[in-house]
Amino acid sequence: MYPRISTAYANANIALVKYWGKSDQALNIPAVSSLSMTLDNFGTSVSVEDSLSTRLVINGEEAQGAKQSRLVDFLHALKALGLPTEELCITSSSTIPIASGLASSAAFFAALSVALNHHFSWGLTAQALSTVARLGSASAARSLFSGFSALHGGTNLTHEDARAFSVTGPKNLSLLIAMVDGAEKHISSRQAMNHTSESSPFFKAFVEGSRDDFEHGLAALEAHQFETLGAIMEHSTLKMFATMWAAQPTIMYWQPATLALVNLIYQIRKQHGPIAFFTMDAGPQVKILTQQQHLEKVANIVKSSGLAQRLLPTKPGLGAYLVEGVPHS
Ligand code: 2P0
Repeated sequence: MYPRISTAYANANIALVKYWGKSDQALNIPAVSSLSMTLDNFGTSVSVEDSLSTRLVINGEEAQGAKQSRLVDFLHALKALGLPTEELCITSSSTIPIASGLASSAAFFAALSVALNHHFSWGLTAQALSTVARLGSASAARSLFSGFSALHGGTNLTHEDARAFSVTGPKNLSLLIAMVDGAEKHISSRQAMNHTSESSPFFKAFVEGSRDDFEHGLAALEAHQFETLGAIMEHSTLKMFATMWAAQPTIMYWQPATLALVNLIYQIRKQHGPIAFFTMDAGPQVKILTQQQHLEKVANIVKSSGLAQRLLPTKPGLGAYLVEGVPHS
């Protein structure tokens, strides 16, 4: 019978309209609503197994320090919500470079939530489970859903209000990830967004403008308006970075190749029309939104520029799912 083990898999997601900053630290509620694409074949598998003490093993290595305490905080938050767990050995294995701005924590907490939901027979729906995943990492809430999803943020939201939901969108979108540097980031996105909201004079404007970005981005996605969606995504991205650059001290995730890739995308649009748009996250990597019919052309141009160490193409993928689990007796 023992030890029981439950395993789930979740893909990472990339925001098309960005989340940056929190309205509630304790419940990890975002200051703004966000919109994202769940990636295909770009994720993390998490197993939870009954154990004598709580342990976290990431890609074969026992996690300590900040990663371990973040997990303990997450388990405490679950307990406070009436979702108690027991001592567990949590093992994750991922093909995503960790902490390099490629949403590794989103995939981890989404997969963990699905595994726990099964392991402890919580019986939560995907939307309810998204609020659980959000406690670990807000962007994780969006990885519960296939294709495209949105996460409610803002002030005066309850834990239940700040949930993610599925959004319809075009199947022919592609995202080309241009890896500039796979090293771990110098400041976590959580620290960076808290520092930004505390010290950047532009943060208030980012929050105010994000409501329109979210509504218009959602409408463009649902109406399959690629060019409008791309323009909103770039605007949301650049405003997010503007808030970071104006923080004191500043936060700079970009590297020279990041800016060079942004300029290359402007060049592509000048020569070939609106076929490629960029976004970046808490790291130097550039994610290029395009359509399947233009992917090869865009990838060839980026490849021949020599600006990316690696190019990883992806498309809308599956939301988090249970891989296997031993049912409760
Ligand atoms: C996003 N990012 O919307 C934004 C854009 C990075 C830039 O969500 O503190 O790991 O765990 O809730 O979700 C990364 O931040 O932060 C992120 P926490 P998270 O995808």
